[in-house]
Amino acid sequence: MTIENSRHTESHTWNEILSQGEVWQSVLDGLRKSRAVSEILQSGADKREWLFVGCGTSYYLAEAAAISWTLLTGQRARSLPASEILLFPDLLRAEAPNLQAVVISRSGRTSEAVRAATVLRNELHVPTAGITCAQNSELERACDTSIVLRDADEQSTVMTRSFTSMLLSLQVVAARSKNNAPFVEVLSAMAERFAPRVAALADQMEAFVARHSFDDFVFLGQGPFHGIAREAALKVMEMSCSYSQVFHALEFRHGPKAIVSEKTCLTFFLSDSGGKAETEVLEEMKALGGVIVSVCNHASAEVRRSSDLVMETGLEGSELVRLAPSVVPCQLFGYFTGLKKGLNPDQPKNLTRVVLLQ
Ligand code: F1P
Repeated sequence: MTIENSRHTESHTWNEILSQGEVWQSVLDGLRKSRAVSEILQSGADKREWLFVGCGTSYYLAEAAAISWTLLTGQRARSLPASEILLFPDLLRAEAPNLQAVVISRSGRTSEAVRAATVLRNELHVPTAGITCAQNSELERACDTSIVLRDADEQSTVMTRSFTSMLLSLQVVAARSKNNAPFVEVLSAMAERFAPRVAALADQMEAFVARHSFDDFVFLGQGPFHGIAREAALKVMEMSCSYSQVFHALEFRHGPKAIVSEKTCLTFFLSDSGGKAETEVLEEMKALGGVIVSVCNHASAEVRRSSDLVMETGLEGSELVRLAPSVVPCQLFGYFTGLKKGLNPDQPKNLTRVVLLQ
C-alpha cells in the first residue's frame, strides 16, 4: 500500500472495505445456525415467484439477488425499488398470492423500505422476510421474519461490506432452498481465499487511479453482473462525485459508445456465460480510445491485450460465487478516486446514512 497507513486506519470506510473477507466468513458461519433462513424457506416453499426489494445500494443488491435466485433455483424472481411498490401497488396485485418477498435494508430504517414491507405484508398479504445489518429495526418489526447480520454493519454512509454480506446471505438462502450444500461450501472457501487478497487489489487500484484522470465512468455487466455494475457505478458516484453510467455490455454499442474518448473509463465485469461477446465489446471500446478496466476471474490473452487494468478474482466455482468479490475493486475505485479529488469517503457529499421521509 503506497498511501501511508495512518490515513487509512483512520477511515472507517477503508477499514470496512478491507474487512470483507473476514466478515464474509463470520456471516456465513452465523447463517449455518440461523433459524431465520429455515423460516424464510418454509414461508416461501409453495410460492411460484420471489420478489427482492430495496433502495439505492440495496436495490442493486436486490437485482443481483433476484438473478442469483433464478440461476440457483430455476424459479422466477424479480427486483423492484421499494418506491415502485408504494407508488404502483397494482403492479403486484395479480401476482401477490404467488409471491414471497424479501426486503433489503442495511439500516432497517429507510422509510421506503419499511413502508414497502408494510404494504406487502398487510395490504397485499405477501409473506415478507427482511434482511438487515441493524438490530431491533423497524424493518424487522414490519416483516414476518428477518436475517440480521450484525457483523456486517458499518459506521459508513456508503455501503460496502453490508452489500456483499447481504448478497452472499441471499445466495445461501437460494442454495439451501435446493439443498445445494456444495455451493454454500464454495462460498465459504471463496471468503477464506479472498480475505488476504483485498490489500493487493487495493494497491493495484490505487496505482491505477494515481496514473489516470477521467471525465466520465462507464460500468458494463450482463446477467448476474448487471446489478454488480450498477452498484459499482454508485460507489464511484457516492465516494468521488464522478459522473457514472451503467449498461448491459452489448447494449453499449447501440448509441452510448458515442461518448468514448481517452477521458472515458470503461469497467467491464466479464462473465463466464457471456465472456466472448463481452470481450469483443471491450476490444472495440479500446480501439475507440477508451481506458479499460477488466474485472474477471482469469483474464484471457485478448482481455490482457486490450485492458489498462486487469483485476482478477482467481476463484473456483460458478460465476455466481464471484458476484460479491467482483464489486470490491470498484469500492476501491471510488475510494481512491475520491481521495484523489480531495474528498473524504467517510463524509460523502450530499448524502445521509439513511433516507427518512416525512
Ligand atoms: C439504502 C441507502 C444506501 C445509500 C445511503 C442511503 O440504505 O439508499 O444505499 O448508500 O446510505 O441509504 P438501507 O436501506 O440499505 O439502509
